[in-house]
Amino acid sequence: MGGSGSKEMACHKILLIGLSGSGKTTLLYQLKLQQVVIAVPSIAFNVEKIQHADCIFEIFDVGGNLKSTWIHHYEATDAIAFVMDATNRTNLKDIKFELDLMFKDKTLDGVPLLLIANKQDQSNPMKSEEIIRELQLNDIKDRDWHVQPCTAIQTVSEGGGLHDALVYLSDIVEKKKKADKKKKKVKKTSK
Ligand SMILES: Nc1nc2c(ncn2[C@@H]2O[C@H](COP(=O)(O)OP(=O)(O)OP(=O)(O)O)[C@@H](O)[C@H]2O)c(=O)[nH]1
Ligand SMILES: [Mg+2]
Repeated sequence: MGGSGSKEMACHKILLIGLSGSGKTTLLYQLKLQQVVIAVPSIAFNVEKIQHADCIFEIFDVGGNLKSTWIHHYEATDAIAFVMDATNRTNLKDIKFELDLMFKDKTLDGVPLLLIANKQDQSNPMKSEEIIRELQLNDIKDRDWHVQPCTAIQTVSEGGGLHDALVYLSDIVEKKKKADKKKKKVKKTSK
């Protein structure tokens, strides 16, 4: 972990978005510093590089109160990490709205989605099954997606889901890279 990646490692852009207060900045600095920072609603975006296995992730954390600016960060995104507060069922409609809006944007065509169901340490959080049902995630056919229950106030090694989130991201960006390479090859040979 940490930001000291070697130059040979591929760098992947991760877009960390979600409604305000879901825990994005907490999660980002938990990954970067292995500690809980006192986060206030972000009024700009934070960018940090995190190393995991053979990958370097450049993570863009864009505040939930800055939804109108999310679009300016879409270009060249390798994976979307959408953070939700899994204890807040009244937010589900807004989350569905934001996801649908995002999926309509051509810049994000085929970009995989990691939905991070945060705050699992709180009482009665939604688990994957409920989230998949409520957000109708099974209707997503044109990109890989995965729901990861998580507790961002716990370190990667404490088993709160952050490690599994990193594993998913590294697997999925590798998969996407291979698929993109294959597509390029097919395009070249069909010319
Ligand atoms: N109990 C609990 N609290 C959390 C967790 N993750 C974040 N929080 C708290 O949730 C609050 C909001 O966290 P932030 O990281 O500021 O949320 P954000 O998504 O960056 O919010 P914006 O910048 O406004 O978009 C803070 O008080 C965090 O301490 C978690 O896993 N469990
Ligand atoms: Mg924030």
